[in-house]
Amino acid sequence: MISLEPSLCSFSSHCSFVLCRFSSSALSGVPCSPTEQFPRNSRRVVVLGAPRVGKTSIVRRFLREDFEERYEPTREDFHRKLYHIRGEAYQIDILDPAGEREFPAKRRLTILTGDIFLLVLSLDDRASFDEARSLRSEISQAKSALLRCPAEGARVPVVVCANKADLPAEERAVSRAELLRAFGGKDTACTLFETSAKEGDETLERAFEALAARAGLPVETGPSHHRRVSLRSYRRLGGGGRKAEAHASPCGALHPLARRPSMNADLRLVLATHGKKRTSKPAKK
Ligand SMILES: Nc1nc2c(ncn2[C@@H]2O[C@H](COP(=O)(O)OP(=O)(O)OP(=O)(O)O)[C@@H](O)[C@H]2O)c(=O)[nH]1
Ligand SMILES: [Mg+2]
Repeated sequence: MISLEPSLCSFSSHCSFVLCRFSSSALSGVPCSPTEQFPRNSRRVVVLGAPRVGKTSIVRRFLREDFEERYEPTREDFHRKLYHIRGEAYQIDILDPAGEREFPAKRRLTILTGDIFLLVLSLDDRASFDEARSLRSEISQAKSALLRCPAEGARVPVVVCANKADLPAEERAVSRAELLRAFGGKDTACTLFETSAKEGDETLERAFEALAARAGLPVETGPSHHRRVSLRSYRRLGGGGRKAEAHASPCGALHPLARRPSMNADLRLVLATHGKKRTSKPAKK
């Protein structure tokens, strides 16, 4: 069983230098409109997996950017996408926190703040399959410790992308049967796809749809289901009225300057959730 409090506390004290470097604004480094600051329909997607498996390439596809052949290791990326869909505002934050392998406490905090997880492995990399399996159980254990329920009861939504499906069959190091055994079992909170970020194929599109479904968000948040607009246009639509009606088709804007909330904000969020669970009494019948 994970002992949550001590690790978070030691994390907090070790990272005080990091806290100073971040803005005190909990949500981003730039001013946001009130609906962006306290979005009702907001979810954080955390992308995890071994290095070089295609995490950033998949995120780029989600953001409708082109595939990049050249490999550049990620230090930490944070993206925020805002949507207007059928009169409602939605927000998806995507955290691509590569480079946390050496910092278990930071990784645990990252996991605890995630609402939904995109777990990526590469079909030509056996070690990435093992790492995905161990990350999956780390996610379940961390979340179940937070929610104080057995690991199998936490039912954390996870979408697994077994990536680089475009590579020749002889380079494949993980069989379909093994993938199904590891990620395709009875746990319906986990969905498995064999994807190619390189080809940006239909399977990847379905993986994004599953991500939306698992997160309880409309399918229009998927990259091919909405119009892309600038943040300025998006904010104008937020004012409502005739203009908003005129642009009633689903649209989404990428926040160009969004930054990961401070470690302090993340820590508070987790501790608040944890405290609430611990003190909440069973409802009276
Ligand atoms: N053939 C093929 N190559 C891919 C695919 N996805 C990513 N790549 C390549 O694999 C390399 C690593 O991709 P990234 O997206 O940077 O991998 P990552 O998991 O984000 O790597 P880190 O940031 O180091 O953790 C790059 O050279 C990509 O061009 C894919 O679906 N097929
Ligand atoms: Mg990356």
